[in-house]
Amino acid sequence: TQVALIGVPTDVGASRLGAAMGPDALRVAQLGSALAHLGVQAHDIGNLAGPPNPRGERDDAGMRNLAECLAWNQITHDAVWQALQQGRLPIMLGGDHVLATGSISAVARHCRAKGQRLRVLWLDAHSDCNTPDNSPSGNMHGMPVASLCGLGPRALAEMSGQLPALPASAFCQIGLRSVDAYEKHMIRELGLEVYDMRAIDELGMREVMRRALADLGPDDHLHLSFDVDFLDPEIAPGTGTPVRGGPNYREAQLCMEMIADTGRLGSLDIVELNPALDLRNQTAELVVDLVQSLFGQSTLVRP
Ligand code: DIR
Ligand code: MN
Ligand code: MN
Ligand code: MN
Repeated sequence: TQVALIGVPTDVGASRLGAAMGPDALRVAQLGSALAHLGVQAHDIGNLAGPPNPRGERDDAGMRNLAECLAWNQITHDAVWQALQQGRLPIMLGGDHVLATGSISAVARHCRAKGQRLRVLWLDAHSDCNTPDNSPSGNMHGMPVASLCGLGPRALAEMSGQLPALPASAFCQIGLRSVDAYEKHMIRELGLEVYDMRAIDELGMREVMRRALADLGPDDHLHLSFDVDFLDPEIAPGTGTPVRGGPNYREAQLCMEMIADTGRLGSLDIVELNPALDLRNQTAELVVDLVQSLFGQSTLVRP
């Protein structure tokens, strides 16, 4: 496998500054050589360039920094599309979660061209399916799932060249424990497949992942959108909106190992890593550990 590391230093979708430093924290934690160690050749294309964070107020439609979010998503879309055209597996080094609209729109476009079915695993403490009029914050990083399902501003929703970019049934969300009142309604309305923390408690991570990956076909494209706040803040403090009660180290490893076992990973977002809130880069180092598992690192030789 050849991967493209794409730095997306944005925090225009978030309320706290600092996620824009995420790409470099992952480089300092040696993501590239961790992959090389597994025989995965990583081409680091460097950081994409986009507008700075104006720290804007909510506009009339309820959004903060829409123009900047649009610009970052278009730039991300184009870079991901190019990496996929070159036959490389794109890894977004985020950046806040707003970038997922651009990256997944490009992946959806690629899958359409290839006739591949797309499955999106969304690991997050949050559901990110707010719409501008119902978001409690106006922060765009809380809205990418809604955009990808065809809701909210057209310019974001249509980025893949099709509306919606993908069917809501393509998503599977895991690890949720902070869902806004309107999002609860949206999850039902859209029919999103969700395994919240209670499901993980009751079923265990193994059964949750078995179900999440059960209908994955041998030709499907699996996209992983990994919000670092999925992880318990005790092990991953370096993120802007931590919520206690997340998966522990072993649960997170098992999650990644079971994704690796499918052999279907085709693209990856690593988002919401905020080095300004981290302790000696431990969250970035943890993420690099987990990405190694995602690319097949295992304790024993497996059949
Ligand atoms: C909250 C927080 N639901 C919002 N969302 C976050 O502002 O829409 N997503 N932090 O990652
Ligand atoms: Mn989150
Ligand atoms: Mn593909
Ligand atoms: Mn998120």
